[in-house]
This record gives sequence, structure tokens and C-alpha cells, in this order.
Amino acid sequence: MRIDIITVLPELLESPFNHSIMKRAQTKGLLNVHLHNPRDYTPYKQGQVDDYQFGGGAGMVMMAEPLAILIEKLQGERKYDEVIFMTPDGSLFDQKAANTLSMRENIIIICGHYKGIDERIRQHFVTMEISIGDYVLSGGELAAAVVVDAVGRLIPGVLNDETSALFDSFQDGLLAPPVYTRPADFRGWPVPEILLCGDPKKIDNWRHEESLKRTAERRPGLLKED
Ligand code: 6GU
Repeated sequence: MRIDIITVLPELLESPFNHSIMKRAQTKGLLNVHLHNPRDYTPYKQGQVDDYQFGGGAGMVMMAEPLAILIEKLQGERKYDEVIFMTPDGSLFDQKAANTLSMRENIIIICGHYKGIDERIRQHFVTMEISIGDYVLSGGELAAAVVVDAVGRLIPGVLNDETSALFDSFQDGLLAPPVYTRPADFRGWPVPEILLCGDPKKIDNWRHEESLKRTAERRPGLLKED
């Protein structure tokens, strides 16, 4: 899967995909993240990419032309399945959306900044708008990092048996069960005995029960949805 991220702050996204699972996904060639700065494509003077909004009001707006030139350059090189705009008024990102996106071949992600981007880019280029939650971030970059991480780890071959997504919270609509590691007794607080019994079936059942209990307590809404 190839992900092209359009951002005026590429420095913000240089680290998140170069560690741990995202780094391995890229080394294995399963995920390719490319960063592009509209500043490098603007026809305007001094790398201008934003301007005052028509009608007045505080805050700059990202201009259409540098974004359009960059998007069309990329679209001339390969076919994209989605052009995604990261915005707090987009549809809420969840595990289902991550699963769907992980099956795409090539996607573009546009990170908004300032007041946002010229509406005409949203109308004529953007195919999908994503928010990661009901709060406002100062730019789309951190949200894009969240989406790329959630999607990237679902690409077949990225996770191994140990890190398998099958055991994630949400993957089966339930929260994950509690986990423990050595020592079996820490300050007199013991690990649940059943985890030491060596019977995989019993342990699986216990984990499933704990998942249900935890979901009912913390996120009862997840049990009602289908
Ligand atoms: Cl995608 N962008 C911004 N700026 N803020 C957000 C967001 C996105 N999702 C939640 N808040």
C-alpha cells in the first residue's frame, strides 16, 4: 500500500512511521509513506500556500492552486483509490474504517492547516473526509499519523503471530482482556491463576469472559451495536 501525505509541515510526520511496526512495514515493502509539501509546488511567490479568506474573518486558508497542482501530479503517476482530507468535520474514524482503508492500493491524505483548505479542493478532488474525534487539533498531521498507523498495521503481513490484530481491542467489537507478564507475584499482587494453568482452551474462555465484562463495564454501547 502506498500513502502520499500532503502537508506544509512534513517534519511533523518524519518520525511517526520510522519506528516499530510502521518502520518494519516499510522495510518489508508492505507500506510506502511519501511526504509532499505544497510549498514545493506553488506557482505563487515566496512559496505562498495560504491566503486571507474571502468575506473576511480571522485565519488563513490553504489556497487551491498548490494543492491541485500537487494532487494532479500524483494522479498522473498512478491511480488513487481515495483522496482523503483530514478535518474535524469529517466522518469519525473507527476500526471498521481502518479495515476498509487497509484494503486500498494507493491513497492520498491531505492535512489541513490554518482555517482549512479552499472548499473547491474538497468539492473537486477530495473523495473522503476523516476526523479522528470530537476535539480540534491545530493541524491534520497528527490525525493523519493516527490513521496511517491504524491502517498500516492491518496490511496483511505487517503483524506477526505475536502482534496479531486478531487480539486487538475493537477487532471483534470487544475491548481487549487484561494482560500480565513476569513476575507471577508482584508485591503480593498475583497474576490470575488460570493464566498459569497451561490449558489454552480454558485461558481463551477466561480472556473472552474478561473482554465481555470489560466491554459491558466501560463501553456498553459496543455490545448493542452489530
Ligand atoms: Cl482530522 N484535523 C484537525 N485539525 N482536528 C481534528 C481532526 C482532524 N480530527 C479531530 N480533530
